[in-house]
Amino acid sequence: MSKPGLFGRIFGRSGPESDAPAADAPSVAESPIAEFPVEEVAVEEVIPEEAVADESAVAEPEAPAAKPGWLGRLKAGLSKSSDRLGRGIGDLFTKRRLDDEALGDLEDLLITADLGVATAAKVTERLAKTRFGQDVDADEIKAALADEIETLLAPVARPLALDPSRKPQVVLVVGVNGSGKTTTIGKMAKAHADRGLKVSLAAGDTFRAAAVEQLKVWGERSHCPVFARDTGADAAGLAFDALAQSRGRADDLLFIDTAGRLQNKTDLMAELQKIVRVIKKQDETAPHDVLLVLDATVGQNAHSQVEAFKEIVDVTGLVLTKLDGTARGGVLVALAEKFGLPVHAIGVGESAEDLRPFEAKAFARSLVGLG
Ligand SMILES: Nc1nc2c(ncn2[C@@H]2O[C@H](COP(=O)(O)OP(=O)(O)OP(=O)(O)O)[C@@H](O)[C@H]2O)c(=O)[nH]1
Ligand SMILES: [Mg+2]
Repeated sequence: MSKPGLFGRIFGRSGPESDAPAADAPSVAESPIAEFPVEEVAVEEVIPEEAVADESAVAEPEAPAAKPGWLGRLKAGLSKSSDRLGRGIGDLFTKRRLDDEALGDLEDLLITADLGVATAAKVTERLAKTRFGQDVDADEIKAALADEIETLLAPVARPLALDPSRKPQVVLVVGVNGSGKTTTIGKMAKAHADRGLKVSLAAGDTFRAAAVEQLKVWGERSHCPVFARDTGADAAGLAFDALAQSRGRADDLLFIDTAGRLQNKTDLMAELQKIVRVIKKQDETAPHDVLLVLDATVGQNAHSQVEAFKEIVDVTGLVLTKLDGTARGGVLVALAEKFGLPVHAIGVGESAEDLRPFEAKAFARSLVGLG
């Protein structure tokens, strides 16, 4: 038996719908991805008030009476990661000279906390430059580490830049199944709509019926229209028509959701590339952003996902979700170091307030468990 290739491992990741065909399986005849040109069916514009089935699938958790602010949520969300790092540093440095052995131990700890070999080496090297031979305690190490991590992250901490001259700015959202694409779109749409921007959503994941319903729920929540078609419709055709309507509305933003899983890598590649191609027929500068949504709980596997998607589309920025569900939050630092792609936002929970623009300092301090 040959081992699955990179794409097989990445796109075959079992998610909520693990009954789907295995990656690299041959295309089935009834592939839902019809060929362009666009069907002659008008895009159904879903008015936010419209009743939507199965809200439970995307139910926003009840907010607690006294909600902590964003910093509190960030710290709570990163607590699994910071417990690991903070406790590890506490164990290593009660009062210890920062010698080669201590630096080696710290480097090992950073690697096990998913910061990656290169980042761990870089951070310890920099620490050695300023502190080598000194007696240090855990808090000093945490503070120094947070500073180094912040320095590494600062260049990539860039919120999604909005260009008001684009009507709309087209944001294509990609990622493996279950990574948090639809939720991220919903949260971002709500944040921008709440600020008074005109936002539309295109349900480009025509592969699963539930995906369309899920986006419609977010459309209601954020009072944004959702352009959708029936399951199995041509995603590129839908995207094309959605853009036409969004242009007609002079929207500020159009988010296009996509399927994370198709029959195989070739199908996924073909579908995403076709979406890009047809969008360009209307606006050759679009899509203006291609966001890759990554589930932080996959740890180092996130690297292969970035590589895989960069081969398919021109990824312009990252969103890391589910940082609350993992002790592997350090992977964000490793990704920043390796790819240098902007990290636009991070998710530390399921509700709309749990996705925020990524800030280097707050993240770095929370990651090492500093108040
Ligand atoms: N805890 C937590 N859960 C999240 C976060 N972001 C998304 N989720 C949850 O992750 C699950 C999958 O999210 P979706 O947005 O449906 O993922 P998707 O990429 O659209 O998935 P497909 O449509 O199957 O490709 C949902 O239950 C979300 O509520 C986060 O930051 N933290
Ligand atoms: Mg989805």
